[in-house]
Amino acid sequence: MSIRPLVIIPDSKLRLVSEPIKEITSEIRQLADDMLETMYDAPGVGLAAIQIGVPVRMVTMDVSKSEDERQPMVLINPEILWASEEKRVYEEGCLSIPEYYEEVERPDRVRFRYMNLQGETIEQDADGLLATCVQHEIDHLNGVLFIDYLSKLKRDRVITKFKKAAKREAGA
Ligand code: K1U
Ligand code: ZN
Repeated sequence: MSIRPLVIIPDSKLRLVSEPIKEITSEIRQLADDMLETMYDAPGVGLAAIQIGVPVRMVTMDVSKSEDERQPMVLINPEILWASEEKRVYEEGCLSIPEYYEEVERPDRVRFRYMNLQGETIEQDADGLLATCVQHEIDHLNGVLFIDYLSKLKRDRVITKFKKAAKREAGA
């Protein structure tokens, strides 16, 4: 297992639409291990493969409250099957936009489907943080970031800040 570097905005990779996974190979299992290690190290409650630069439809998540009782999830080709009309506002963060948090409104509850590493198809209902997180992660697979739900003013401001930081780093 290894911790991989995170892709940070304005890297254009974050706007790619990731490819479906056709077969669960040893490379895919290795990727899942690395994503979990990278997510726990960050720390985060979710991670999409593109956030470590790999454009395939895989997500890791762990929304358990206690560090002693980890509940890692690996989602292959996840999709939302149903979303509630009721919305909920949650203050979201993103490992690809470090130290920036804003409130985002999304469906309160969802039903989603995915394949696990054993090749089983799972359908699951979610509310609370799990519902917010799975929507945030599936957005990553489609090149969508949580700042896309904010006003243009807020989005432009955060992108400009990270563009300037990237320029400074390149020049240093
Ligand atoms: O996909 C990502 O960028 C990870 C992101 C997921 C997420 C967070 C909050 C709402 C929706 C989706 C994060 O994990 S940001 C870090 C974070 O929220 C957190 C970190 C440590 C403990 C608890 C939460
Ligand atoms: Zn994110």
